[in-house]
Formats: sequence, structure tokens, C-alpha cells
Amino acid sequence: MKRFRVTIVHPCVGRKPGQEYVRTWQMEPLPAATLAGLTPKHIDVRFYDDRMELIPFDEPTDLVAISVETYTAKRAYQIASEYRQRGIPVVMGGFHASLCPDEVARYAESVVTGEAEILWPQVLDDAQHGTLQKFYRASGRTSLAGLRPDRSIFQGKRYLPVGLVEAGRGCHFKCEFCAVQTVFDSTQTRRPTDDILAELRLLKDSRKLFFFVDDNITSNMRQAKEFFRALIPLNIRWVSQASINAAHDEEFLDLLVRSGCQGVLIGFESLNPANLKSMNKTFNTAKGGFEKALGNLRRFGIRVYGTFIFGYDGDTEDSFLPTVEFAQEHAFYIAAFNHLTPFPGTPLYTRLVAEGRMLYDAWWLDDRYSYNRIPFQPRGMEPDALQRACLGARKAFYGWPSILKRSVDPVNRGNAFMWRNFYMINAMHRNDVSLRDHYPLGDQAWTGTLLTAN
Ligand code: B12
Repeated sequence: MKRFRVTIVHPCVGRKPGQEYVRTWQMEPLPAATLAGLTPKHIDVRFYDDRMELIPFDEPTDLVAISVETYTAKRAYQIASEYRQRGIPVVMGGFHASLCPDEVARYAESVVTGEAEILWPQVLDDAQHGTLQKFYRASGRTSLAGLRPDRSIFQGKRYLPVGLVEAGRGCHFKCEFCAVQTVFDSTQTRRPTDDILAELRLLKDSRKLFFFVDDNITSNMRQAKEFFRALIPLNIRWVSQASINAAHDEEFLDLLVRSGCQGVLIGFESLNPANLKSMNKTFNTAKGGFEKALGNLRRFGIRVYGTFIFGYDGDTEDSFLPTVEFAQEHAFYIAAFNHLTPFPGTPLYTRLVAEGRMLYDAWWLDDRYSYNRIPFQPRGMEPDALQRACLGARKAFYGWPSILKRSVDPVNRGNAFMWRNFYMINAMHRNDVSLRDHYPLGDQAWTGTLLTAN
């Protein structure tokens, strides 16, 4: 009997005519490996990464699965149209599908909202029987026990040698701008420690660094500590995302270091307490605030990837320089200076719509919109000034004098591996400073017609 074939596609954000997609930050996409791992063995799986290869639309397949984020939605709909024009049904899932299911449903036979662990086998079964439903909605959270991402689909593709692994999903905080809280309803689930350790052992020889992609690895401190204790004997190097409250817990910091943590991404967001209040992120300033927390991290030798958001109501053009100086003074290993982005479905988006401040109906689909353009009206400056100032902040932080100064910081050169990589990673960021500015969403050279579904 003919085997059923499913083609998984990871879309890129967009493409300029005749040019390759931006090559930096191309890591193995875990959503694709997770879906492949959930697919029964009697089904053939193929995988194409639109960021690095041409999709062979004419290759025979029975079902196409596309992961959609807000920035990749436009490109995802182009890809879906190519397949659907050839009579192949398309199912979409991922963050944007969960945030905007009705929009996504216009371009696909089926939409999966929420986590796919329970629903995906059902989708495949229905597809094989020709009974695909329009919506498959996950109710509540799914257990992550038994999760086995299948990375064999990445063979032959050139990704950064970083091992992306999930330890948990979601975050209990309710930051106004964050899409994660909307999708997971401010809850966090964790994988059983033994499952994670088994996955790490499989990957350990081929990956020099692991990235736990958890939205907030510190969301449940008790479980995080238990996990770090179990990690110690593995002797790996890892980085992840954390909230700053964890930097006030000495036992936690000690376990971070002993388990091989090389650095954490922390969302500082703003130096302005009024902005943090509007973001619902006042926990950032608790227990002595940034200075105390950064002092603690420094004492334990933990590198910091600091991220900042500009464009909240308290920001003006004067907000940028002190923020860049703060990041330089604390010798952040790397830092991000991004404009506020209202993702659909977030409380921020709802508020800005209610205040009449959105400049596009759906910026992610609007042909006038391009990457890094400001999609809303800030209060303290004009949109163009906000965009220019973010660019200026990145240029200053990734200027050679700043890179060199930060490179000799004792924490950043705490071990040879991270010191060597400091130059490579900062050079990559430096190269990226304006690379994505005004990058199109969707492939600009695409001449097809977006096919809508019933
Ligand atoms: C790792 C990561 C990255 C990595 C990407 C690594 C890579 N592979 O290339 C890096 C650091 C480069 C990155 C960059 C960015 N990221 Co990012 N990233 C993540 C993060 C933390 C984890 C993603 C992951 O692997 N999760 C594990 C997988 C298994 O989970 P999942 O994607 O949710 O998939 C599950 C379901 O959604 C569903 N599903 C997913 N796809 C599909 C498809 C089908 C067909 C089906 C049925 C189901 C399904 O099934 C899966 C299993 O349940 C997420 C947060 C998160 N919780 O997902 C943010 C996240 C995806 N990123 C986000 C953003 C905004 C960005 C940036 C734009 C940030 C910036 N300003 O530069 C960039 C650019 C993104 C791009 N597309 O180019 C947002 C997207 C929001 C949105 N509305 O779309 C998220 C959700 C973070 C957030 N706080 O809002 N990111």
C-alpha cells in the first residue's frame, strides 16, 4: 500500500527579489522536529526550511504542515497557496495560528490552535481518511512527558551548531506585550527531567552549546533547581531565558553555575519604572532592582544577554542613550534594543486598538509594512524617530569600541569558549544591526495569488 506523505515547512519572514534570506541565526526549528517526532512511523516525513532552500512545490505529497509566527504569516500564506493550487491540503499551527485562528483559516484547510501533542496524530488520521476538520483546538495545557523531537529531518542542512532543547513551555507572568501569556494563559509546564536528560545525552557529542528555549526557565524555581541539580553530572554548557527575580536567589545562582549555565537572556525592557508598570513588569524592580540583581549575577560569573523595548508611553528620544550606557557599563555579553511590537491577541494590541493608535489594520499582512517599521503611534516621539533611535542604540552597542571594552570584562572572558565566541557573536550582531531594516514580509518576487479557503 502507498505510504502517506507529509511535508513540513518552516517559512522565512520574507525575501528580497533575487537575494538569499538573511543567513544569521539559522538554528534548527524545534516545532518541525516536534511534529516529526509526533508523526507515526508508517507516515513518510519530509522537511523544507524556507530560510535556506527552495521548496520543491511539485514534489508529490499528501499533506503539508506549516508553522506560522506573526512575522512569517504572509510568507506562510504564499507557500500554502502554492500547495493548495496543486490540490494538496494544508494544515497550519504555531503561535500565529493560536493567536489569529480565523485569519489563518482563510489560507488553510485546517488550523491547529495551541499545543499539537494530542491533536497532531488525530489530524494525520483524519487527513488519511479525507476527513480533515477546519479547526483542531487544544483545550488547556498538554503533558510534555514522552516528547521525542525527531531531528533526523535536519540532516544535510547547515544550521548553527547549537542544540535547541525544551525543558518547559510558557511563563507564569502576565507582561502586557507578550504573546506567550496569551497562548499559554500565563501557565508553565515542564518536561520530566529524565526525558530532557535522555535527549541531552543523545545530542551531547555533536553540540558544544545548548539553548533551552523555555520562555522563562525560572518560572517554577523549585522545579528549575531540581533540574539544574540533575544536569550537573552531564557537564554541558547551556544558555536560556530567565526573569530577573531569580537573580536574587543565591542557591539558584549557585546551581546555575554548577549545571553549566554560560549566560541568561533577561528582559530588562526599560529603565523607566512607569514603563515597567504599564508593561505589568514591576517585578523587575523588586528586591533591590537591576543593580542588585546584576551585582549578584556578576558575583557568580553569569553572562547577561539584556533585552530592551522602546516605545512605551514614558519613552522619548532621551531614553536611548542612558539605556545603551547602562548595557555597556554592565558589560552585557550581548543586548537587544527593539521597538515595542503589538502582536495580535496580546493585551497591548487590544489596548492600542482601543486607543486608536494602530497605524495598520493588520501590520503583518499589509504591503506597506516592512520589518522594523513601527506599526503604532508612540506617545513620546514619531514612529520614524523611534525606529531610527533603536537603530542608533544597536549601532552604538555593537560599535567596535563598545565590543572591545566589553570583551575584556572578567565575566565575559570567564572561560576560553565563551570568550572566543564573544567576538564571533558580537560581530554577527554588528553585521545584523541594520540588515533586517525594511526587510519585506513575504517573498516580494512571488507573483502568485493568495488562495483563500472556505
Ligand atoms: C527559540 C526561539 C527563537 C529562536 C529561533 C530558533 C530557530 N529555530 O531558528 C530565535 C532566537 C532566533 C528567535 C528569533 C525570533 N523570535 Co522567537 N522564539 C523562540 C521560542 C523561545 C521557542 C520556539 C520553540 O522552538 N518552541 C518549541 C516548539 C516545539 O514550540 P511551538 O513553536 O510553540 O510549537 C508547538 C505549537 O505551537 C504547535 N505548532 C507549531 N507549529 C506548528 C505547525 C503545525 C502544522 C501544527 C499542527 C502545530 C504547530 O505544535 C508545537 C508542539 O506543541 C519562542 C517562544 C515559544 N514558546 O515558542 C519564541 C517566539 C516564537 N519568537 C518570537 C519572536 C517575536 C521572535 C523574533 C521576531 C524576535 C525579534 N524581535 O527578533 C525573532 C525572529 C523570528 C523569525 N521567525 O525569524 C515570538 C513570536 C510571537 C508571534 N506572535 O509570532 C515568540 C512566541 C516569543 C514571544 N515571547 O512572543 N526565536
